[in-house]
Amino acid sequence: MSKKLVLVKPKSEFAEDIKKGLTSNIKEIPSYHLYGEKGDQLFEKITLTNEYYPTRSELQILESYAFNILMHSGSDEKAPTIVELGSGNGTKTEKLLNKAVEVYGKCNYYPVDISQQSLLLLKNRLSKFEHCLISPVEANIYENLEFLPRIQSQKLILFLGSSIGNMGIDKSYSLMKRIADNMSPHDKLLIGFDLAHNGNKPQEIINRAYNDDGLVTAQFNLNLLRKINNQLGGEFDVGQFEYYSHYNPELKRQESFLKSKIKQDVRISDLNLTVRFCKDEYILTEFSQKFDLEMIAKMAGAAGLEQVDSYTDKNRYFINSLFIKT
Ligand code: AVI
Repeated sequence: MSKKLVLVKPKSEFAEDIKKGLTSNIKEIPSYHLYGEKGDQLFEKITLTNEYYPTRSELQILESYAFNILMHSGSDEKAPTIVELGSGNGTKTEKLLNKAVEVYGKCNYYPVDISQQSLLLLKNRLSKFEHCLISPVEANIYENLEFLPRIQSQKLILFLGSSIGNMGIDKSYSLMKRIADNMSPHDKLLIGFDLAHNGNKPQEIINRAYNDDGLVTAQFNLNLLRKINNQLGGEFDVGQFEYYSHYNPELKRQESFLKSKIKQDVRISDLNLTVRFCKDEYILTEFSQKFDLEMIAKMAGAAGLEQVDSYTDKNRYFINSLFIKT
């Protein structure tokens, strides 16, 4: 079963962000531009690499605790309406949908994503769930959460995959606050956090997740230059850049860059811009913040959320926290 797409058109920001990011003193491009048709495919490939543990860990959590999470979020008779912010390919959510159909006989699922393409793919993939009413919402969740209160039933809102880690602490806190502001008292919010290094989780486990032997993550980042070439008339010679990523233990985050191998000028004709690169100059492409329990509690408290339960995988590399609004 499926309903027609609810369209909330996101603003086209690519050109603007590239111009701003490549003309500033420290070059950087917001990490959400890593995605798109090719970027989504490469990200999916990353999640299948041996090194990238977060997806597997969260999948294990949702497999093990789907029933507990649903029981916490719905009532004995009725499944919560599942709303997923940034739904991607929905593999993990399938665990919850399966369990909801098994326990309650049916469920409602609102996948929310900026990419119409991934919503369509997701809808096709999930068409096998006959007892699940799927209502895709095309929206930029960082700008628009107004659709949330319009879904009136008791909700289980998902923000999985540690996507909360890709926006910097201040923005993650403000996103949590905006979600909380748009929640009703009976709603629950489940957020996936990748845990920082600790006595049980060596830094190298994190660093390797972004430096896979098959160089899939490198391609994912380099694809950003190809995207500029294809969409903005860029003339990047991709072979003259390399991917570099390291774990910063003080700030508990993985920091990823593209580095210019040589001194070079790159023309981007649609922006009427020539970008000058020094040898070894970096473009920041992504921060992947990792969290400890204290950080999670602090952010949640300040955002007006209270943790009611949490779930970890066997290795304790990843945590899913369930919140209500206070
Ligand atoms: C989507 N996000 C949580 C991923 C991460 O781990 O920061 C994106 C990613 N980048 C490289 N590998 C995965």
